[in-house]
Amino acid sequence: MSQPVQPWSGPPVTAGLADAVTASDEMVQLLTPEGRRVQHPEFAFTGDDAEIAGYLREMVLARRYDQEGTSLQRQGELGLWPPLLGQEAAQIGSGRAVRDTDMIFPTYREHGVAMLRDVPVANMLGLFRGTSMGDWDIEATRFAQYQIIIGAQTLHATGYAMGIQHDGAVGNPDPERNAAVLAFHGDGASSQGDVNESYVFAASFRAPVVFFCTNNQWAISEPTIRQSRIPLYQRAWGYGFPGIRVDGNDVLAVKVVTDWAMERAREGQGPAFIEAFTYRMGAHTTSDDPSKYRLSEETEAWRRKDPIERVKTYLLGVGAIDEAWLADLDAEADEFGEHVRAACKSLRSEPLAHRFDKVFRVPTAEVEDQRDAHISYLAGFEAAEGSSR
Ligand SMILES: Cc1ncc(C[n+]2csc(CCOP(=O)(O)OP(=O)(O)O)c2C)c(N)n1
Ligand SMILES: [Mg+2]
Repeated sequence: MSQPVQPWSGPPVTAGLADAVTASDEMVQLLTPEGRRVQHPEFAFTGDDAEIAGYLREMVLARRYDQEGTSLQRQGELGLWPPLLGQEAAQIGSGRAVRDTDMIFPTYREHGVAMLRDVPVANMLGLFRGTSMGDWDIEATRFAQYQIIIGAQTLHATGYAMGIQHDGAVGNPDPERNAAVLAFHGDGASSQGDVNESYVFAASFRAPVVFFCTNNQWAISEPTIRQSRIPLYQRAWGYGFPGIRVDGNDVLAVKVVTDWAMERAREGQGPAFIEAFTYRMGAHTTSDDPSKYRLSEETEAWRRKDPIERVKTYLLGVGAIDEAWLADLDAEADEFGEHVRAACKSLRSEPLAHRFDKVFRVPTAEVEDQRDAHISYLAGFEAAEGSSR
């Protein structure tokens, strides 16, 4: 008879986050917080330093994008902004592991991935300025609209993955047709019903979908340790696919682990779950005040694991970049920041009537009736306003 499974003996749910934030040997790491390259028995980064410098550049630009978003909200130019601060490596590493043929389903925080996917800044900011619904070209960017309903995108992603599987994308030797799906979700989302249903469907159909769980330790004010007795990646095995924890602040490890998961999905080995162990350095959104529920010591401890600093330290140490290179990057980030601000301030609301045209690709008669009713209501309203002046 087999041995009964031992209950997990990790930190009790009441433990401080100190235990959870400690790097564990279960976690794939290739670049330490001190900027030292380390070996892993199963995963190796084979790119060169020029490639790593490219990731550094993209992480710096993503951080600038985010800082501008937060500032624009503070200046009243955006209604809301969900900061990505601290999650740059998780986003750039995973975003660089997808191919043009792959499809991405984001949450509401993957601005860095959106940037890599050429989602226009104006479309992204329009969503948070309330001038549009985002409306970027999903087919051209292969980056789905943001999803505010927690976890709902994992259902869309799994359904989409089953669709491309049906269309012959999986295991296809033609690189133009071979594809998989990358579905982002948070640690909090992993407790949602929708997300668990996605896991079940993905496993049962061996759908080509990779669940990329950004464990930033918090779901607004709820810490991860309060919602799972075991590390999140260990849950995956219960559904029937591999789960792996990666240092989410290590861009090299995230890239390599996501490459591995996406490739096995493209080949037909089914789903995988990646837990990117990282930290939300900022507020949940600009409407949130994290000082109400977490200690500054915790944030400080994570600041020492900054995803950008470790790459800088490494590249400076091996002489792949120098201060002049960094100054050029700063200048590029300044220019990008100006572009973000200008794009935001030029956005104007489009007529509400346009919204009706975006409900379905081909509007139903009912939606057309509603649009016409809205237009005639507006015309009547404007006429009444005019006559009362
Ligand atoms: C179905 C649903 N329930 C609740 C909310 C409110 N809500 C917005 S963000 C959030 C927490 C999400 O946490 P997590 O999945 O860890 O993602 P993070 O925000 O940390 O990136 C909640 C509960 C929502 N948007 N949708
Ligand atoms: Mg979270």
